Amino acid sequence: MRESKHFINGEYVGSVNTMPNFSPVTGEQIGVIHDGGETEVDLAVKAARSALNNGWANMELNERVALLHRLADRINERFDEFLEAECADTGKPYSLARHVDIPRGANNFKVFADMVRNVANESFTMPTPDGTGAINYSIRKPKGVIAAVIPWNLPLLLMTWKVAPALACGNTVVVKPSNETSLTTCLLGEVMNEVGIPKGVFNVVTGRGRSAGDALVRHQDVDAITFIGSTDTGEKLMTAAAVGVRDVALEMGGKNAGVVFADCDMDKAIEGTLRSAFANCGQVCLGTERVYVERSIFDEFVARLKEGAEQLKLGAPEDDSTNMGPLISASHRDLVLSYYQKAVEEGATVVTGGGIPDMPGELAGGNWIQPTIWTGLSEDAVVIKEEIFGPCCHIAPFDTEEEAIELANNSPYGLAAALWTENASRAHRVGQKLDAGTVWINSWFLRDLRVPFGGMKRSGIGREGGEHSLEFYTELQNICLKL
Ligand code: 6OD
Repeated sequence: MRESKHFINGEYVGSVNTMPNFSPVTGEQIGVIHDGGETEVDLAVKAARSALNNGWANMELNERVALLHRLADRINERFDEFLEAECADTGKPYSLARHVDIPRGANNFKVFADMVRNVANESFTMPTPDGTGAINYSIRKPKGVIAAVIPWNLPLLLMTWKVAPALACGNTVVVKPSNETSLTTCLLGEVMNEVGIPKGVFNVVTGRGRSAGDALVRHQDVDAITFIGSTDTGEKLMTAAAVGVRDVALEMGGKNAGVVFADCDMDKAIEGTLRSAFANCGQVCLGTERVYVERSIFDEFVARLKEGAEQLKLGAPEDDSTNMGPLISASHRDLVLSYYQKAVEEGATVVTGGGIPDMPGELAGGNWIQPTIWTGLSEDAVVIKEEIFGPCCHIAPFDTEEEAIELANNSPYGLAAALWTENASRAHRVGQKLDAGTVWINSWFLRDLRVPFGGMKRSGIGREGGEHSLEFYTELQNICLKL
């Protein structure tokens, strides 16, 4: 049995309350998670505050940068352990985690460590009435103790996407991983100790959102809260953050559109849409759940996407021929299945999928679900409006560029969009009109960590990535010196 314990002030500690951790692949219990609450959160926040005051915030920058590089190197040295733990928790294929989750999890530390070393401060000279003049310059100070509330879909990748810039800027952190996926976050504690990150800089409180998560975001010695998850939870968290006027960075839901023009490279559009709809079993906030296709290629596109979806191989994570794993939990599968049923009730044509696949042997107990494609729904259908977070998409035809833009923007969310066209003018013209924080043209989930990343509308608040992360993880102070 794997045990996920809190990591507080450099030590693993347990709670009285625990909860089971089930394998998404087989449904069997694989571990126990300690369910923290106010007591554990208070200890963790105190440890983080003390580490902040006792050196981390003021550590010589090159020393901090070197430690974060060493941390990334050590994650890579223990790559197979992180890989195994991440796939045990999530059920995702090793082939995916090996190329995306774990390398990116390590690389986040290098990128943000290098970024803080290279960033310049602004400076302005000004005249004064007596003619001597004055000089202003700004410095960046760490914001303090950061709470990071992390989801279960890309656990290590998303946790380090928040923790790396926070630490690089001199903050200390308390992380609340999802109770579905604590393993790699807890393992990172060991690595922190191994490379000599001072105790209390990185703390973890495991457990449920309503116990550990709630206590963490309400704790008044937390200076700022960074969050990735559903819009509903984000709204509640923002309310909690208002008490004490704490800053929030919120990365939330999406109902992202793919727009496919007749002048696209069809092979690339099919391959890209298969990934954007079905990668990670559709559990990516950036994934495509609404696909709009120019009418002249609609039938061909639907036929080819169906063929691709039906070729996806569902199977055990360690099998290198597996393309798709299960959903994270039985309750999430129930939710996704309720949308599958709703789609039929709303009049969808089920092009492929729509149910639970037959899985052999011990896999039969897992949270497996068929990749699913629908056509024929009206734009006000629930299945078109709400984020499902499963391996499914609806495909609808359009006739003009204007109509495609209107359809794509007709959503309360604005996280990402994928545009497929070989016409460069159209690509820029349409891309710039889409209400989405990120527009990928002829690609999907292609990430340069220096660029602004975040959502419009109900998809989020704030931008992170590169120097944009500094806006959240530091306070700017202006020093004005009269000469
Ligand atoms: O790539 C990233 O940095 C990022 N924040 C991805 C978010 C994915 C959400 O499921």
